[in-house]
Amino acid sequence: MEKIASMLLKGQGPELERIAEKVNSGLRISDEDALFLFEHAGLSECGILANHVREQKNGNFTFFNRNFHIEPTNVCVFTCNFCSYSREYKHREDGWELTAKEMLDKVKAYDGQPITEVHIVGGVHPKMDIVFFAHLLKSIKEHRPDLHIKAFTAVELDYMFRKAHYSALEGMRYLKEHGLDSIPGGGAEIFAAEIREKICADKCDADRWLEIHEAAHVEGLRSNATLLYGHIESPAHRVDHMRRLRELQDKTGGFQTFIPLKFRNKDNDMSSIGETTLIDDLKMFAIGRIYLDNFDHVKAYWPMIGRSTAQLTQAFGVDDLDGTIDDSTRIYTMAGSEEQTPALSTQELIDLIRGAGRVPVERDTLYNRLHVYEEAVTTQ
Ligand code: V47
Ligand code: SF4
Repeated sequence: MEKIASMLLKGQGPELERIAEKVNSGLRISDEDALFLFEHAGLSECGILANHVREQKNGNFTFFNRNFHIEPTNVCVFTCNFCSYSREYKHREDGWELTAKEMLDKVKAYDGQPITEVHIVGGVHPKMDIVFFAHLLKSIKEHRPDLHIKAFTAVELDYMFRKAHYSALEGMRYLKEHGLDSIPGGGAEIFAAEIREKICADKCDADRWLEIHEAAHVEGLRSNATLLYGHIESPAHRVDHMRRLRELQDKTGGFQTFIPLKFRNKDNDMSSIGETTLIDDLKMFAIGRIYLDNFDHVKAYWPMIGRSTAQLTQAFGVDDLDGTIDDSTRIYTMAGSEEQTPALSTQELIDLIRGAGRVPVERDTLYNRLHVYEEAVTTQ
């Protein structure tokens, strides 16, 4: 059993056998190995290796949580070319701006429901500053102290901190004191400067994104990491991005989950670029799982790739399907996701996981196991 991945890859060529041996022995693969997998390995070979790593780390479990999203605004000072969702401040009448009360009312709408997390992410509004968000965090905590608040991408935090003249550590400490519990993974896109300057030239660079996540980790907050793939980047850019994540994770251990995000091309300035195929998507998840040996989890964010693909990713390294997100998430629906009203009931998520022969586990944001739905039905 132990050597199954390398046995299955016998006769597939010396490079692949060498990589399979490493993966079987729990050794880290190199950047060159990852590049080889992107450029020369087939989907099934990547899947075998990724599944091996996934099962070593998480057995047959697939995690999900009960959460909802709040998007405070889609007004944004930045102009990322892939974004279908943002509106410039001068056109803010075409977008939305929620007041703190409206956001608290959204939280109150879940009173009595067994939700464990609120995920708050939006555009970067010039008038919503760190004090505004600190009050929001505090009022949510006062209303519902047990609700985990995962909020603000490093891009939003960078802007808030700079405006308040706070260092990353000072800003993080301030928001933590007001109730921030963890940081989502957005805003990372592709770290390489030559790609960043073409797709999101005006927002924070890779070093700053990493600095903010490091500050969160130093303050004891966990965070996630994303990678936006399938536009103008090359496999080498994807590997470079994952290398920087792996290096920071070696240093802090603060990342929980790696989330590859598939570029969707509807109604944005990059609409002429075609979208990736299912094979590309599955390979991205698989190679992410194999390469990021120091990340415990790989998540498929189903509102973006659709529930069928999300189900399939569980055979390609994924052990987390995020949550029962309500239909408030517009960043992907506006970019053309097939999930136009993204909401899944807990039972639907459980069925999706069991349909892939996995055992559903409800988790909280920090991956504490709240409920294991033991009796899995294998349909494969
Ligand atoms: O940073 C924007 C991406 C991200 C498009 O941490 C697009 O648990 C594809 O990071 N096509 C924000 N992607 C969302 C995000 C996230 C989502 C779910 C869970 C977590 C988590 C984090 O959405 C942005 C950007 O990379 N994005 N536009 C688009 N057209
Ligand atoms: Fe603003 Fe985020 Fe859209 Fe970029 S991706 S324009 S930072 S909302």
